[in-house]
Amino acid sequence: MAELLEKPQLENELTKLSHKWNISDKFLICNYEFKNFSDALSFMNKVGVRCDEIDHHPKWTNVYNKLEIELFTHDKNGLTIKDFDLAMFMDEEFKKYE
Ligand code: H2B
Repeated sequence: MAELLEKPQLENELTKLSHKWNISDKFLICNYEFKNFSDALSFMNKVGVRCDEIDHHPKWTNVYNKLEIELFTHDKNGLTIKDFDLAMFMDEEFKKYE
């Protein structure tokens, strides 16, 4: 099982992600903005399949073209590499909608 990351590791992992991601309290958070609702929904469907494959799921809120994401590893009560791997996948996927 993935281990909790310590502050230096967190900062290192954050440098690998787009500037849309930040750490707030125990969470890895991000705001993506799409051209429209259809793109946001398509992104969520694609990412959703991946989430089930890796058994790691975001808390996310969609309002029309905006998607607010919060990642967290519940069973560790903090951030693990699973959160950063998923964030990286989302960044790669988001490039298709820019
Ligand atoms: N998603 C996230 N973000 N964190 C978890 O700890 C987690 C999850 N645990 N999805 C999984 C599911 C767990 O509940 C199941 C039982 O494996």
